[in-house]
Amino acid sequence: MKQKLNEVLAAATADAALIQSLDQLEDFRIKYMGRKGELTAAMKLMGKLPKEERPAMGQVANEVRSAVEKLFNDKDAELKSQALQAKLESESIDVTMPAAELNRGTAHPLTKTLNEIVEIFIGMGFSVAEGPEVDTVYNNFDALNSPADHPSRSESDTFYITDNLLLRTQTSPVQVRTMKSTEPPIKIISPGRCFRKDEVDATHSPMFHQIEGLVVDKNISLADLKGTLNAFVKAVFGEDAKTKFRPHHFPFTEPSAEMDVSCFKCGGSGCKFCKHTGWIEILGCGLTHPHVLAECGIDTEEYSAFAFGMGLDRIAMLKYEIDDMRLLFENDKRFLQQF
Ligand code: 2NL
Repeated sequence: MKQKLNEVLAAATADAALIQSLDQLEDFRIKYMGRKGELTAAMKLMGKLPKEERPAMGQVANEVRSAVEKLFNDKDAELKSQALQAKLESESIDVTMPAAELNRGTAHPLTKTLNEIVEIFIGMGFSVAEGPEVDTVYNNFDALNSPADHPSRSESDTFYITDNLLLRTQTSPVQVRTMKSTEPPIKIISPGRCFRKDEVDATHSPMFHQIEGLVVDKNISLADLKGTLNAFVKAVFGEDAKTKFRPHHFPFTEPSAEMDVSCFKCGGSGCKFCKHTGWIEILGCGLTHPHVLAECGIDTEEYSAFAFGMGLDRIAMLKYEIDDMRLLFENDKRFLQQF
């Protein structure tokens, strides 16, 4: 039996030296150390020995088993260390390489324009008011003195959710909500997304952005409106910018006007930017109609108000000389990275 054990050890030693992979090591384990392996087979010879020889033979058997186990463990450690080494080498990082460039985003031109305009109005004591994009027909039209047959109410101009709910066509419903919930004086601007059933082209989009303003206080007159908007225009387009107010009509203001700014490109002498008129239209405004104030719970004997509304998209396009509105909404990185 001793000879058999030594043969097993010699064979195991020779086999172990040839092992090059964890699969081969597993084969080795099964061949020598497994339940049906060579060591087990040799141990079976123990039963044939005289009783008195068994303790000494047991000791030899244990030594051989330990030796085979050591062969296994050493090889196991060696293979694992080789694998780790190979992994470390293949995954090594050259810390002297230049870092990958950070793909940093930039603020969208609309966001930049909005932030600039908001800062200007905050500087004049306004607060920013926001409201839902889905609002009631009442807040969007009825409360704003819009005639029942006004074309803007039609199914072909406005996105209706139900008979009473719609996607707001302007941010005026935010002012309506504010007047109904707040005691004057009120001095707010309401920027936000608005929706109209317009076909997409270079100057139209069914989703666009508006900034409206509303000031409700005692003794508000057209002088306050003109003073505020002149200050705003100079802050955005420069000290030399001039304004011109042309009479207009809106259902929610009386009197109403559209305001033009002297062309910041040519200074008013005429160029292709202002279509050779020297002026660029930028907003609509007026004194808030008493019907609107009364509907929103404001005492028209005590208070008067002015309001204005402008398209943020259009102002951003003028400011950054963007000639197609679609560029603002396509999210093409090559476009956005220019701002
Ligand atoms: C435009 C310009 C405008 C207003 C919006 C307004 C809001 C309330 C009351 C009175 Cl709650 N007016 N907003 C006023 C004048 C012009 O927008 O071109 N709109 C079609």
